[in-house]
Amino acid sequence: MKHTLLLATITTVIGSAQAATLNVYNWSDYIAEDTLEKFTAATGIEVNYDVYDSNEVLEAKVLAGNSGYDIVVPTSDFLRRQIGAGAYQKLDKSKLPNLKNMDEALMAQAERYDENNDHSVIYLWGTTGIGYNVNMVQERLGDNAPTDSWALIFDPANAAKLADCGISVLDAPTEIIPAAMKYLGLDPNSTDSDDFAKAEALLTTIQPHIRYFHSSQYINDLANGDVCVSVGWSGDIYIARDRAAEAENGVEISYTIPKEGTLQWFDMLAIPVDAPNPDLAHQFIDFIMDAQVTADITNYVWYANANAASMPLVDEEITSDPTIFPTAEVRDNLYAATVYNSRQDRVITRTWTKIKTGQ
Ligand code: N2P
Repeated sequence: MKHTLLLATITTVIGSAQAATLNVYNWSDYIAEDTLEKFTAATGIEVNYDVYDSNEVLEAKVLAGNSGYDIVVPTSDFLRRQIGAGAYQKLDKSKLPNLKNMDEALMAQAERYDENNDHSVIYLWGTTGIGYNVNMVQERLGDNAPTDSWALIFDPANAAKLADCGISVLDAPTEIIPAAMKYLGLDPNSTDSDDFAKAEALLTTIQPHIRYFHSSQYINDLANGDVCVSVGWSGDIYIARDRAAEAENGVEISYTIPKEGTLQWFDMLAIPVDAPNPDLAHQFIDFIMDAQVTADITNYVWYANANAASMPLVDEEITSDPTIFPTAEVRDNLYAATVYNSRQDRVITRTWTKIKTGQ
């Protein structure tokens, strides 16, 4: 209570002193409903908030420069390449006292992409897996439908049977091509052109059975029963499940981490080198690292966070779910993203265009 009063006073003082605006560019469906309001109430800083659903789209803006954004949220492999291009400034850690809340083991994992965590802090993390409509899949593939395996869609016989109820796949080539490699028993971190060719052949075979490649539309489509299987991101599938439950439309959605293994990714808060308001950006990052703020976000979007102090405040339904906070056994099956160089990146872009157009 005391705390609230204090915040209210600070807000009035700062609010009248400055009309600062922070420019945030984040993934769609990736923040709690009241996070920004609370940030403005606590700091007096207004937020201009835009969203995207693709690392490639973000990368184009960040590398072009003058994006106008103070905060962006690239996935760690993309962040690595963008740091290499000089796109981000170093964080001033003296302005981030809440860094003490972060989980050291997870931040150490993120160091693989950002040495010493100099430019970034983990926002949320998750896996790329399979969301599906329990009844529609059961009707088409029976009780033994391989819902715990990439075979559900990468086996063309299964994909053909699911085509009529709708399969969607993320428009995320650096996630889907390695998943196809993994299903084929290849190293998902391979950069060998033969392995790219094998993944391309597999994805081209199932392409006629895929309704669309898109990275955000599937949330509502799954929730409404307009698609029955989505290769998607963990939290998004749970958001779809929530929306179906709210609509009381009888749609039952489940998420699985395929048993062959999948990608574990980290999305990172970072400040572009030419950010107009780096000081406000630091205030935002520190605010997000508040235990309650991060817990509220995880409780709303169903993505894991890396904030150790927030854990007691996260709903048990979420912390105890091994598809959100994987157990050691599940973790053994997760792999980290490859940082592709620009030559490999061009191969991926070309391969992906061929896959999507079915050529
Ligand atoms: C949220 C998207 C999750 C980000 N809609 C995937 N890195």
